[in-house]
Amino acid sequence: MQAVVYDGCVAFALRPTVGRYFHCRICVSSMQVDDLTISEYLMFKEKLLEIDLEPFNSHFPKLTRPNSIGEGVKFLNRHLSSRLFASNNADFHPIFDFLLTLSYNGQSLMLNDRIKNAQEMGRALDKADNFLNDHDPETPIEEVAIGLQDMGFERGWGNTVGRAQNTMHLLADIMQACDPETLQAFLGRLPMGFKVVILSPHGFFGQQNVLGKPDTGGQVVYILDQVRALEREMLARIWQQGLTGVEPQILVVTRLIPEAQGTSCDQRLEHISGTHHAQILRVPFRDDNGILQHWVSRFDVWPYLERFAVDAGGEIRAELGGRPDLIIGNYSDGNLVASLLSFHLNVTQCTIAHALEKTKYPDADVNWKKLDEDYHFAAQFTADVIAMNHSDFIITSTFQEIAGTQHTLGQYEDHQSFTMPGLYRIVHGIDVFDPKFNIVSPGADSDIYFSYDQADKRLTSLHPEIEELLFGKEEAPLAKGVLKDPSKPIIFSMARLDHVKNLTGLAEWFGGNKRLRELCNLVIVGGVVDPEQTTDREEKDQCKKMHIIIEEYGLQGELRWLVAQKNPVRNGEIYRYVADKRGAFVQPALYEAFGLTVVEAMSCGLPVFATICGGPAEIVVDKKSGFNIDPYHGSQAAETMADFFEESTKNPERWLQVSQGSLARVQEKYTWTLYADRLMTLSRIYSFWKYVSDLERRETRRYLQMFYILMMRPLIAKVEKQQAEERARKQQA
Ligand code: UDP
Ligand code: LCN
Repeated sequence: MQAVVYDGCVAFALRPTVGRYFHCRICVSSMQVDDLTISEYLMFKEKLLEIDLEPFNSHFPKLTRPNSIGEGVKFLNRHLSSRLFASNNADFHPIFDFLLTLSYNGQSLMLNDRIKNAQEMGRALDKADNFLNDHDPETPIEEVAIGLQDMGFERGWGNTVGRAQNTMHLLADIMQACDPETLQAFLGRLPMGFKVVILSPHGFFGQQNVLGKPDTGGQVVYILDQVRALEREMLARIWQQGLTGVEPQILVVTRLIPEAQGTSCDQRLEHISGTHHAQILRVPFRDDNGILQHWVSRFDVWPYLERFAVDAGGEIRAELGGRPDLIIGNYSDGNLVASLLSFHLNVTQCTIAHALEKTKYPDADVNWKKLDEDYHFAAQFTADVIAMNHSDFIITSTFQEIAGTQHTLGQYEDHQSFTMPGLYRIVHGIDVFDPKFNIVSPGADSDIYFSYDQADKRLTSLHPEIEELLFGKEEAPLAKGVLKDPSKPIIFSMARLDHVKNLTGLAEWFGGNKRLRELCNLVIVGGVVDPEQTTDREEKDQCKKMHIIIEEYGLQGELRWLVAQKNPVRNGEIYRYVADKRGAFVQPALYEAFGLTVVEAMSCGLPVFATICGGPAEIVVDKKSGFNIDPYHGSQAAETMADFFEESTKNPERWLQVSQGSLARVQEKYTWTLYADRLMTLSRIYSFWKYVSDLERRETRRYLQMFYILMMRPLIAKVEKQQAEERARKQQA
């Protein structure tokens, strides 16, 4: 619930359940209660520019039940199938037209010009069916390809007679009476989406030596794992489609950073290991002074993005030999660039937020002026609203990312309506009932993060260096604190050292709980130990704070703090080493959008204690596959940990139970194989949807374009001005 007091009245925004709002006003003098529209409610907060996307979407189909939020594709299939059903038997049929568009380097993949319209296609399908009936279903497609071509069918129907015939049956069924399952099965088989662009502009994006830097965490891990899984899925589909000479191409597009700090971020092209057809393409940030040489925080990238989109667009076309079939944006900057590119190239756009900052920083909208100098949230939130509305589909890692829980707001839901006083108010920013939302959860690389009890796969040769790392005497600048009693189980945590990750909070909870300190050691991996070694303001602050906490609580001997560990393979073995010693992983964040470390630790069989604020609350089933902890009640969290370790000491079965619960949970829900299959199917369905509904979406896009020009550009100019003033101040000093 939110309340605003104004002019002798109190206005309430009540949220009886997920995604549902009710607004009212009570006049204090008369005690009269009036219902309010959302717009009237927001008028209480300020009287400013109002952005409303609702009128553009009012004729679009919407989900109606909160529990179907995040299953947009199911709903869309139902809607599309009834729409196709209505257009049945006509000469025009959207599927026929769509199939004509499917090609690879100018070569048609489904139909050729022997078939002129949908009715002819229907007759040709019958003819082809009779023809294929005379062949064994296992017959390779090459043996019948010429016969099929004479009837108007090209090579993309399947790799064997049986599969091609089956695909044709699906189409014939759709043309007769379209049902959602058949439509999904048919669209899922179509040969398309061979050229994929994945945008992640802010650095550092690389394959080595980058993890744990201020802005380089899960997004990089996610994208690299995603690329490998997608390539496997694309190759499997191309093979099943019976296509020869067709190769997938995946480009991860990021910024080139000349001052690369020992990483490969100054190289234009880098092959992605574990793939055959995927590369990182780096394009520099430019401004009127030329190429930007150094890393800048993700909060400061806004002035560079429009030019980056233009430059990257040219380089992408050159690398791919044409335009991509699908553009996937990541995080606010990537999603804005994806919107600009997909608008210009008319390509299907997928949005992945990873984390929407508005939810991470409570009341960041109303307090935007206070925060703007450091974070430029006005530009970021504006970019987010533009991208989420421009995108054809949005994938999220959890349900809560869209619509929260009974008691917490979802990240997208948080953009339904909000206000930045003095700037503008959003009346309908995004609708969580929009069918563009789909939950597609990531996993953890199973070659790296596997259970501690898989003895044959264990990297025992790394144990001496891991023991040195955990129990050695090395201190600053690489570590702080030497553990007095290495025999105790370890509470382990690893994250970027920023305010929201709350590693300093964990140190405080541990410091304040005598029982826990007696039972365990605390090992924290994060950031830098010497504050002079970072230029990031939050990392510097947190680093200094950690030193103070260690001193205040006298944690030397019980806590070991290690700088960011950038080798994922060794990190995997560290999780398992901690599991060998019957330890646990803690994710103490004040807000965690998803939380890959939670999935990594669970995949290694570690019991986890993870924040209830955000995605981990959904990943972890409390007391079965780990424990939910409230970062705003740290002493209670520390008690929960102490109870668990005490119980496990008395009854080792308890630890095993939770560890097995962890493993089972990730195997069931969080794997990259499931992810890739689903993303490839979604990209086909939403591309088809874009094709049949593009005219209707055009109005929204025009409105967004106006919003970009009238609001986003001035905000970017403001950031630019502030950065120029800062530079001038530094030069003077
Ligand atoms: N990570 C790492 N070394 C570090 C800190 C983090 O390798 O010192 C990795 C971690 O294993 C995980 C990712 O960075 O794969 C962090 O992802 P998560 O989703 O937990 O958080 P994010 O940083 O994306 O907010
Ligand atoms: C960004 C975050 O903040 C994390 O919560 C996610 O796990 C990560 O991206 C990958 O999506």
